[in-house]
Amino acid sequence: MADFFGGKMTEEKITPKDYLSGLKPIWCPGCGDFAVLNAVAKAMATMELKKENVAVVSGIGCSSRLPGYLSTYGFNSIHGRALPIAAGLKLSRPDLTVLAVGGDGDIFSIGGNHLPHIARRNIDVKCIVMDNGIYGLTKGQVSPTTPLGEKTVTTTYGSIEDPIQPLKLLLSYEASFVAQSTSLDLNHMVSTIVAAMKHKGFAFVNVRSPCVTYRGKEQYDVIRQRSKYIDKEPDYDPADMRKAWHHAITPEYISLGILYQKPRDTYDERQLRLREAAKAGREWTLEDVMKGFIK
Ligand SMILES: Cc1ncc(C[n+]2csc(CCOP(=O)(O)OP(=O)(O)O)c2C)c(N)n1
Ligand code: SF4
Ligand SMILES: [Mg+2]
Repeated sequence: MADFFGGKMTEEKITPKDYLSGLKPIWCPGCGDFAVLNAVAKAMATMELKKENVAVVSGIGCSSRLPGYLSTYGFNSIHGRALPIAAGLKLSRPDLTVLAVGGDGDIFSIGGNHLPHIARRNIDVKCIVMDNGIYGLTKGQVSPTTPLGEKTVTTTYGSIEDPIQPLKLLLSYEASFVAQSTSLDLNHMVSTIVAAMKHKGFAFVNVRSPCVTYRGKEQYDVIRQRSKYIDKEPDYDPADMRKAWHHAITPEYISLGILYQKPRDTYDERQLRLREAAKAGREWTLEDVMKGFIK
C-alpha cells in the first residue's frame, strides 16, 4: 500500500524502483546518464532512505534532468546554480539528505565559482557530476573537461584549451571526500555513492559518463581501457593526501575509487553551535538586531 508520497506503509523492503518517478528519460540511447540514475536509486535503496527526506537539486543540462526521473523531492533549477541552492536547502533543513547533480559544464564552468566555497565550508551536500567532457544539451560545444585536440562543434580544428582536472581541483579546495566512478560500472557507482552519503560533510563524486552523441560511443572503450581501481592497490589509504594527489594527477590511468576521505567539522554543525551560543543567556529582539547595524 502506498502512503501520500507513494512510499510503502508496510514493512515491505524498499527497492530502487520505488525511487523512480516513472517519467521516461529522454536521454539518447546509450547515454551514460541512464546508469547514473539507476545507481542513485540503488544507493538510496541501500541506505533505505525515506523519499520525503531526500532532495536532489540540479542546474541545466542533459544530466541535470535527473531529479525529474526520481520520486524524491527535486529541483531542476537554473544553469550553474545547483550547489548554492543545495547548500541553502541543507542549511535550512539539516535533517534532509541533499544531493546536487549535474554536468561538467554546469558544475565546473558556469557554476564553477560555487565549488570551492561549498567544499572548503564542508557543507553536508553530496555532489555527483556526470562528466562527459561536452555540453550535451546544447548540441556538443567544448566544455572545461573536453580533452586537448578534441573536435567539437565549437572546436572544429580540435580544442586548443587545456582541460581542468576535477579531482585536482577538489583536493586543493579542501573537499573532505573526493571520489571518481564511471557509468560503465554500476556496482562501483552504487558503492561510491553510498560511501558519499554516509560521509559526514561535503562529498564529491566525478562520474565518467559518456555522451555517445557528441563524443562518440568509443568513449566507453577509452574509459574501459584506461581505468584503474585504486582501492585494489596494496598500500591504498584514502586518508593519505599525498597518495590522493598521485591518483588525481597521474596521466597513466583514470583513477576509480575514493581518492581522499577525511571527515572534519561541517559548516552545518558549526552553524548550529553558533546559533546555540548566540541564544544562550539572552533574548534577542528585532530592535537588538537592528542596533547591530547602526553604529
Ligand atoms: C545562463 C545560461 N547560459 C547558457 C545556457 C545554455 N546551456 C544549457 S545547458 C548548457 C551546458 C550543459 O552542459 P553540461 O552541464 O556538461 O551538461 P550535459 O548536457 O553535458 O549533461 C548550456 C551552455 C543556459 N541554459 N543558461
Ligand atoms: S546528448 Fe549526450 S549527454 Fe545528452 S542525452 Fe544524448 S548522449 Fe546523453
Ligand atoms: Mg557535459
